[in-house]
Amino acid sequence: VRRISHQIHHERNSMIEEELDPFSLVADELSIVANRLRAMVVAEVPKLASAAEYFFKMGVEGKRFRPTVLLLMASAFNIDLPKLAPHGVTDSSPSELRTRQQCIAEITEMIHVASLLHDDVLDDAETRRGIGSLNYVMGNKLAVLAGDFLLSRACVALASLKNTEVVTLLAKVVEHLVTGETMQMTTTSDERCSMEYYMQKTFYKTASLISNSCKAIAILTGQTAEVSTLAYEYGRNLGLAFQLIDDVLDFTGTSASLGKGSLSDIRHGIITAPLLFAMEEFPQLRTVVDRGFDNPEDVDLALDYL
Ligand code: GRG
Repeated sequence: VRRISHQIHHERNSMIEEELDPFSLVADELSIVANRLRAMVVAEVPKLASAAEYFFKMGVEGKRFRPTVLLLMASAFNIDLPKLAPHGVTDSSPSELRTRQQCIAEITEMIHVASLLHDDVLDDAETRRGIGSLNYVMGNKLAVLAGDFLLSRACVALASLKNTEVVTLLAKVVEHLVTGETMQMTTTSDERCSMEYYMQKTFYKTASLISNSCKAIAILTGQTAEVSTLAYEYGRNLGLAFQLIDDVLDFTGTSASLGKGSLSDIRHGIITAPLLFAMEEFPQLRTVVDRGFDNPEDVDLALDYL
């Protein structure tokens, strides 16, 4: 786990040194998206407005991993725009198309933040993105309502794209998020210790949003069904990799770097990839895992196996 974590930091730093930092490649567009998001999440009632805007304020927008991937993918597709004319997709101008693609980035971020707000209520989390979680600061009820509000705004933005295939894809993601969360909450002992179950849950909780929004970008750009499927596969693999790294960092990162407490999964009895791999090598770890980690000594014991 430590070796992989070291490698993650090393590769990120060398990408930045080589000016391959993906975030800076789309920095201008990210700020357009951030500004549009701020305007999109304004609610009528002041209490709801401050709750819904909470994670869209400057400095607490998170890593913006999803909008970055989507904007980069859009840039890659747009290089071929003239070639797309024969498919009859360029009835919108390049700048209109770009706005529609940015809209996918905005919808994705609203769905993502809605899921974070609800997740923190379910987990009784106290921190998120380095500040107090919304449920901690404004209470569970407003946090749930703010999440619902963001989902509604995401639906309206989605409808404005007037593309039923894209609406269906992203609406289905909400079902996947709920399914993944429920799978995590209601596991039997065998399911919790199964890599297959973990990967399926991880697809629903993390990869589905990334893969389906990547596919939406491809569809809006008028790519063929084959290319749209490749965009989906790319997003799926990226999403799974993202979660695997997130799971490793939960064991090795500090609270300051994670923006939330470290070891939060294991302390909630959630078994992730590092422990699943360790269990393959040390089957005796299963007895500790089955006790559920209510006892902090069991957390220390499991860490020794990593
Ligand atoms: C209301 C849409 C909705 C869903 C309800 C609670 C729930 C069902 C789903 C939870 C899904 C969840 C929180 C999955 C984890 C996804 C994940 C990897 C989050 C962290 O993403 P980062 O690191 O976060 O990109 P930042 O803060 O940087 O944006």
